[in-house]
Amino acid sequence: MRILVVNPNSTASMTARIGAAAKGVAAPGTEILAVNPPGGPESIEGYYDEALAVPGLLSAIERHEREIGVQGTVIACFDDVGLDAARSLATGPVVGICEAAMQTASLLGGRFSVVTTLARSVPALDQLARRYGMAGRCTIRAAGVPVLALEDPASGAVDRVRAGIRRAVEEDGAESIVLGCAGMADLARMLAEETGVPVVDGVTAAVKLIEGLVTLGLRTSKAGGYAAPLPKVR
Ligand code: 5HY
Repeated sequence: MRILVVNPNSTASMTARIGAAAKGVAAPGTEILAVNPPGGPESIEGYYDEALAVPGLLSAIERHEREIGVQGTVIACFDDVGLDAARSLATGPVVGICEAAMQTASLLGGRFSVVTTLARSVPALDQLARRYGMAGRCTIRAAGVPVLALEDPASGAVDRVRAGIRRAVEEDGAESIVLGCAGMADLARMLAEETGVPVVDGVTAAVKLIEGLVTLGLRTSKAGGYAAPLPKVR
């Protein structure tokens, strides 16, 4: 099967790491196409960036379904940017990495914490936790790391994420951790070994969920709000 993994920000080095993480868990026979739109924000840090990233994300999905025949799509941004619009547009199923990671963490223990990048992303993620029915069992906390600091090994970003995980376990009562940025995709295993709690990365969790949906022949329902867009002048 062919799976599209879209990083909705325009930073190609992040897309490459996301793609490597996705390929690392994909089943034999799954082809991962990891892409980012050519324009749009270089990182998504809050509501304004989210809005600007959506048009490029939607055109990438439309093009890869039409030209390459991808059977499912992962939105590789923890804000689940454009998820509803993507589900309306796409023929195949679409999974956002926040929803995938939260659903996965909910299977691993009681409370969990999300360790994301900057404090400015926390309100949007709180809204997603409520939307996904997870608000009662999770805490969202920021590591104080700008998204693009994750691209620079000398930035100290990983140390801050590690410290965030330790505080989540001690102060939030977290039994497992969700990494709150696609740019953290390659850190999950190392941080789980170091901290002794399960650490869920949304990119890899979403790849396994989308593979499952495609294998089961399940697609987004078009019976309601995710009906295909009507033809009109836009
Ligand atoms: C992400 N931003 O996963 C989010 C994380 C955040 O560019 N990729 C981004 O900070 O909201």
